[in-house]
Amino acid sequence: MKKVITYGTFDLLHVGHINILRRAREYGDYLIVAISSDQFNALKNKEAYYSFEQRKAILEAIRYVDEVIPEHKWEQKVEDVQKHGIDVFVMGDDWKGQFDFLKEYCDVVYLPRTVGISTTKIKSDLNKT
Ligand code: C2G
Repeated sequence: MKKVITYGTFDLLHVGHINILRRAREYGDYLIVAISSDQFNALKNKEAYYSFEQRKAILEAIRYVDEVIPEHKWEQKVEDVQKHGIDVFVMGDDWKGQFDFLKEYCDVVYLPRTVGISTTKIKSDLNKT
């Protein structure tokens, strides 16, 4: 079984998230998503609208996602890749090059982001209404 992993906050789920999850899953047979905890989001200077538990439940309902684990810190990726026997690490290309250190442990793939949509844009557009 070829295992894929990706990381993110995945707040206010939108088509950009679905696109990355669908494409990530196509690199293998099993997709693990590491969702940022509320505490880790604070480290990323992000405040998610949905709690970790809510974001976890939403991601677990997506057909492309096989397992959801928590992301507590930047430094857990090597351990995650080894512990879960990951073959492919996938992220949107806004992170291009940031995780190349993982190439020692698995394939590293950066995929084009979906243009025109983001959680930040959703929040700002809603503020205009
Ligand atoms: N994404 C995308 N297109 C968009 C928006 C997001 O492809 N229009 C991708 C991002 O590139 C990322 C994933 O969706 O791969 C999740 O995005 P975020 O929830 O914003 O995650 P981020 O804050 O980038 O967290 O350790 C890594 C971090 O946890 C990544």
